[in-house]
Amino acid sequence: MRTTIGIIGAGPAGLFLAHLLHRAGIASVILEARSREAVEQTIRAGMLEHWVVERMRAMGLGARLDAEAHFHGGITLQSGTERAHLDIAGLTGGKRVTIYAQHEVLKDLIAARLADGGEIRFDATVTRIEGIESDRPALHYGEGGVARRLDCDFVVAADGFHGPGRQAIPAAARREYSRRWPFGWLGILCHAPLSWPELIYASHADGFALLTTRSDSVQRLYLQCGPDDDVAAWPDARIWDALHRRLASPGWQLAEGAIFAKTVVPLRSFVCETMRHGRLFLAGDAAHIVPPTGAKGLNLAVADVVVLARALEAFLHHNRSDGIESYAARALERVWKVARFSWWMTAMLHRSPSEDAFDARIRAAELAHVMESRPAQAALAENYAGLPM
Ligand code: RFL
Ligand code: PHB
Repeated sequence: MRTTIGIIGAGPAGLFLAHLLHRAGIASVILEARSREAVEQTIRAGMLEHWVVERMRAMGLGARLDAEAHFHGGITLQSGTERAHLDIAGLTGGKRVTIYAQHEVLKDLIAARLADGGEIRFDATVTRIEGIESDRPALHYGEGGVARRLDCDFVVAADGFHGPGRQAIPAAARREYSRRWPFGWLGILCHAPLSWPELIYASHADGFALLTTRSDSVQRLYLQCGPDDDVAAWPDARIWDALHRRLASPGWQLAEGAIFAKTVVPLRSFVCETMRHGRLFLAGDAAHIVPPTGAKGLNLAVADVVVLARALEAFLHHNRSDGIESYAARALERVWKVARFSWWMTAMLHRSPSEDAFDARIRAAELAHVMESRPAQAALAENYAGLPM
């Protein structure tokens, strides 16, 4: 098989890229290791930045989102039992917080891509990336037990943190920066009504908690746990007890409901410099991971491929290589700003096991400042709603 752009991974990065390329008249094929069902059912992100939503609409992908997403004017910050509303829309000239689950975005992107005649090969695992320093790279993949090969002009590894893309760049040509946070998030989905009209980010002496939503009858909640905790250590009663304590506020009651999904994710910050080697480009989680506190991972993945699609279009249609040569530098500028914001939100809202009394007071003072000061809120809002694209 042969195509112009060989894409590894049908996550947000790979699928958005295929759509952007298609609109520019550039052919691509996506190779995805998992089945379509698995991709469409994996529970991950929920918050979309304003410009991502606008772009989905402009690409004709906004119909179901507009019908089903929750749009919030702001978020709530909580310190102990005290709450403050942060007016994101008012502080950013009208940018709203959109809650629409990642797997719903993926369902929309996959359906539209297939309707356009696009090629996504599910259950196709890339095992080897060849010739990235030549102008004839190839992807070797296995499909139904058969070894196959996709020849292409460029390879985009949108294959997530554990995919083979990043490792295909020689170690001497990349530099990696990483931090493993000393805690994780336990995430649940439950059948319960909305408890509060917007997201609550809560800092409590026991640890962080986040209340978010999926629909009027399904709620998503997260709580800080150990980085290696087993979900078995978190029976439902322990989860509700922790959530009630951490989200407690006078005159307010968290609505409980049957829990039907439970996962633990360790928190990590990671950036790979570079994001290009020869004819291989990295995009999304393949190149960087941010802790979910800032709700940025998916949004950053989309930002990468917007820059990349433009660069590939300039090269393939106008014979200009400056875009592909500066892709890594341009993408990394935003990556580091988003890594910084996610680090800051995470450090402010979580209790580290090594935190002493002084650290705890400083952290509480920082959160109090944000909850009281409009300029401090404006800085948070600018980043949370999404830096300009
Ligand atoms: P993905 O989504 O991991 O997709 C990579 C795809 O590549 C496939 N793959 C391969 N295919 C073929 N051959 C191989 N050898 C392959 N190896 C891997 C995989 O099967 C997979 O389908 O990466 P991408 O596209 O870069 O997208 C990144 C986002 O998924 C991620 O950053 C977000 O989910 C992060 N995130 C959040 N981001 C936000 O913007 N807003 C949020 O509110 C938000 N909340 C979250 C989150 C992530 C979370 N978890 C579970 C880590 C909340 C949580 C709890
Ligand atoms: C979610 O809805 O899953 C979500 C929202 C905000 C975050 C992280 C996750 O910061």
